[in-house]
Amino acid sequence: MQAAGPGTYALRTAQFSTGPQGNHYAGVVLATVRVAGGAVTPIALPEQLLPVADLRGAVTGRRTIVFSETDDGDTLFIDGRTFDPNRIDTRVALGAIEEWTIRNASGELHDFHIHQTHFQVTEVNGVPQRFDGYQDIVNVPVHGAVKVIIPFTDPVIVGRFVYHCHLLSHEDKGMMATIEVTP
Ligand SMILES: [Cu+2]
Repeated sequence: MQAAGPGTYALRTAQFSTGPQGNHYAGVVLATVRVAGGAVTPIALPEQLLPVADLRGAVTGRRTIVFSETDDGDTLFIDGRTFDPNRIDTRVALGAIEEWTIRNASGELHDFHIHQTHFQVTEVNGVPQRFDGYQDIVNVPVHGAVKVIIPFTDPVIVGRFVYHCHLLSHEDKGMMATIEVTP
């Protein structure tokens, strides 16, 4: 990135549509940044990132998760159910490395986020994805699907936690589920 000289800059969001059943956002100015003073020396970036394992050859099980919603968009589901913190929706044994297919059966964008562990995204709408590391959130396209490989291998994750769409109004309207990792 080229260094910005002194002056006033607008930080803008892009305009964005989350799909025919979703929301349409105009671009807005989020902030105005005033740059003043002399140049500083940039921090050196590392030459190489830490190595991470490609999990594609290590899958021990598979499952499919479906995101859906009512026509009015007021109730949202994972596998046909709204969130209930007292229910365990998915059980996994520690050590499993699972490939999850997350399907979006609705006409608006959702994303998949899981607590406690990261995952490797391997496919988006059937298109293989380049492996360049792990992430903890991924967009699930309208009427589309993504495949991720989730390592449930770190003993510190034993216990109950959640996975959900990370659009806050969606998780509030039910699009969240529980998972228990057992020793
Ligand atoms: Cu959502």
